[in-house]
Amino acid sequence: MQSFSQDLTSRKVDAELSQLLQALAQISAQISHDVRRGALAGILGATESENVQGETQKKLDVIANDLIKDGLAKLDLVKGIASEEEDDVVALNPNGRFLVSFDPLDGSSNIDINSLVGTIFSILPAPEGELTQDSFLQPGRQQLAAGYVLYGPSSLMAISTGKGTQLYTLDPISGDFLLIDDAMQIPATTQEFAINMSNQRFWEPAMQNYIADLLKGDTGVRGKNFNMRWIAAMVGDVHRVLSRGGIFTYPTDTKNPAKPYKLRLMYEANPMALLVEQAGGLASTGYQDILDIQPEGIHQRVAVVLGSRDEVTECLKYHG
Ligand code: AFP
Repeated sequence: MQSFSQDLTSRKVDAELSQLLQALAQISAQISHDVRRGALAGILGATESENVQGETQKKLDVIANDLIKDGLAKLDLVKGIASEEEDDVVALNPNGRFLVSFDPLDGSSNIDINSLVGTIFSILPAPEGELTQDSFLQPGRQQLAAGYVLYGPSSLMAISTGKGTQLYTLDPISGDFLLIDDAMQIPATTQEFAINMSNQRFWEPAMQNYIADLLKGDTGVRGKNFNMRWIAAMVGDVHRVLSRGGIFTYPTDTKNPAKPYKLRLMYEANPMALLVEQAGGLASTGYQDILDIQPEGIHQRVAVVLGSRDEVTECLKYHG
């Protein structure tokens, strides 16, 4: 089995981008180790602080955030970072070629119930000049690379540098990620959907009608039955979609008028959209491709509908 570094070389990935991706892989291997130690390391539970999203920070949120920030600061490749756990962008190396946006521990509300969590990252080119939030406000199609690491029974890493989507598994003994799929392909059709059904009464009619037709199964217009999954960690739900197909959606809802969307564009929707499109799927807000959005803020939230090409297309028909 090829190692991550051997695979990047064989794909002729830019040497400095390859160095950055390998650094992120090594940092994620450390996060994987810390997540597995959990209670033994006294790192479960919450801190006394909240992040810019107003969410209580779990101890592992902060540990993972600082591991990534400090690890990237040691390289001379990264001009700055944006993180779910950082209010503002953090300048690192003024001559760095890259910007990195990341969710250090996606699904962290799953930590205390020993369920799936992961790390999501997005790499953009660093523009000339002083680093500000505006430096990051580039559409997702500008991403040079994107990836996630899922801390599950195995720690798996999905990466795209624009040449398909590759999957690697962590060898916990060597600390290396080894290639297990050199071209992930999402099946075009599916009978599996992922949505938080408790928000049903708050969705737009378009999504209410689409989901209602899925639930009617073979008694309704879809003519086939559907199954449902919800991991409450995007990284787990998207990995399932990449692995066996499906449609994952966190649509807009009116539950909290101040927060019409849930998922963050820069470090959840954009990286996942690149991985999904590169594996033959679609990733939309319901009204436009996620990768075409012109970001307006580093913590901007968006609606997400992604997965099997034909099923996302069917869902978009309900959205006119
Ligand atoms: P946390 O990181 O706060 O657990 O949020 C995870 C997440 O942003 C995303 O990974 C999930 O798909 C989504 O929230 C789950 O939201 P619900 O808790 O409303 O189902």
